[in-house]
Amino acid sequence: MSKYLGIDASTQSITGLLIDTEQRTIVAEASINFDDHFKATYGVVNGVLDLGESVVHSAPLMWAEALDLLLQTLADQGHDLGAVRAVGGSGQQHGTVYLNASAGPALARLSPGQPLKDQLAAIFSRPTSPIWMDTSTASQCAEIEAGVGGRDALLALTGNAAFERFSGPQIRKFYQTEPDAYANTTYIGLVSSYVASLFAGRLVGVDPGDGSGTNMMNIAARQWSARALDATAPDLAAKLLPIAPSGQPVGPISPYYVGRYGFADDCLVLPFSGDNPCSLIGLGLVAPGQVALSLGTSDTLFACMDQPRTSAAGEGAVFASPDGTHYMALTCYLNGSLAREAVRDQYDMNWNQFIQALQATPPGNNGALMLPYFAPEIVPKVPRPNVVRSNLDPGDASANVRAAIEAQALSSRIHARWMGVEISSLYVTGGASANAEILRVFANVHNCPVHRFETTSSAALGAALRASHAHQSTASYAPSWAEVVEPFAQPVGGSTIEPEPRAIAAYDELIGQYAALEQAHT
Ligand code: ADP
Ligand code: XUL
Repeated sequence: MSKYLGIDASTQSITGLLIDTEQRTIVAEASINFDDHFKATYGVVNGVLDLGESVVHSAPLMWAEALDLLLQTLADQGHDLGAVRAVGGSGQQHGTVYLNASAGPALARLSPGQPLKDQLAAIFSRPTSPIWMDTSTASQCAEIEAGVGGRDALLALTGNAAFERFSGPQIRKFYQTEPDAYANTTYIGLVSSYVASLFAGRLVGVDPGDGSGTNMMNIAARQWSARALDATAPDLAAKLLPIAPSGQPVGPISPYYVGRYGFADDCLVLPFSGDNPCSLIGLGLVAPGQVALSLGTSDTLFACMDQPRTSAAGEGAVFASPDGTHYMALTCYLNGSLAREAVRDQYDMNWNQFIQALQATPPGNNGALMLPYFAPEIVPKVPRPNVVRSNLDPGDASANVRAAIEAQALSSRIHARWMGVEISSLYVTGGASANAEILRVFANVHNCPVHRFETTSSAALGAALRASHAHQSTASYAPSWAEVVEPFAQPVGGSTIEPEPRAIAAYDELIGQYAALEQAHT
């Protein structure tokens, strides 16, 4: 028995991925899409609640309901969840969950006879959770930076300048706008620690990988910083769940899962981490140098580093790696899949027609360019939606498709420079990495081969591999990270997309024009 379960509680869906380390294979993968199941009950669109004025939340009770549905699906598919030795997990980063004093007792007495949603509906001091797409906290970001002695001081302390999407600014805004509800909040955690708590049947802390995305963690010490907490909100140290080392199991799984889904009662639960830190592990980036690209709801470009190199221009984020020793550099673009979908829908296409549009247009798009800010953008910072076309006819569907994808790829090349890594190959993951024509554009713009993997869910795979590493480390022989990831983090043979010389030249010419257009509009 050597099975490990990875859970990814993401923006649009929750995924479960089961690996067998003896067979060296992924044995199951199932996903529950929030819109498909919960649009009517929770009102989500693309998994989120757009509350206007750049406020974007989601519903933590929905995540619990979706978790039940996911585990039921895996059980119904005939998978023996009793063989799972440990559960690891990943959550969309930065989102915050607010719980009242009843949360601990309610988690501890979960009964297998009733679904989670019926037993946990009363544990929230705030029914919805602000998530990473919320860009309404600009003033709180400025106040937090000022509170710790300026932007450079916050950067040195936490590895990151204050970003609108980060957790600390979200918490400060809650304290300022809903002081009574803040006072009635007993615990504050992240999406990752909340879903881990559901599994453990008790409150689980925040791992340093996800803690780095809060503007509140001392990145060198991998502990909350009293100075940053003071700058965020009063009494926060008492409310914020503690930092929990990524590799240390927090205990056995709650009896709820034993009784309801047949898990073994000694199945271990690990602290969950962020989706990007988990993807780092799932793609095998456990040594410095390699660079990966995740084409999910957001697009992220990331690399493994020895030291927490920071982005002076405030373009990138730095997180602790859940491997316990390294760091990850990350650039996050909000206009990822949602921008691709916006173009697709605007021209009434499906993904096949989208592919045909890319095939029908030349690299460089005859000089036609788009800035695809269908929503506010993180990198470069664009506060309001603004789609800009240059030499591009809005009526030409195919050229618009190509312009959007080329913009994403060119932007990923321009804004990766701060990482200081030579991009000699790209490892790709995320839902859109299934689309080879999109990847071809990235290969040509970066002038490097793009490698694809068996699963597009590298965050869930990374979560399962973390569970495997932690569980095996409790036995007599502690394997290295390289040994743990090696059987799984292998590109699929024959799937590599190589750059094409003619296209490379076209993009070397176009990139200056794109950068100029970007500068003129940001
Ligand atoms: P997240 O984990 O952030 O919720 P995923 O990594 O699961 O997101 O990616 C989901 C997205 O993948 C969808 O929103 C969809 O736009 C995109 N996607 C799925 N299939 C394709 C395809 N064939 N071409 C382009 N994009 C795709
Ligand atoms: C990373 C970020 C997003 C979320 C959702 O900083 O904001 O990638 O983690 O995937």
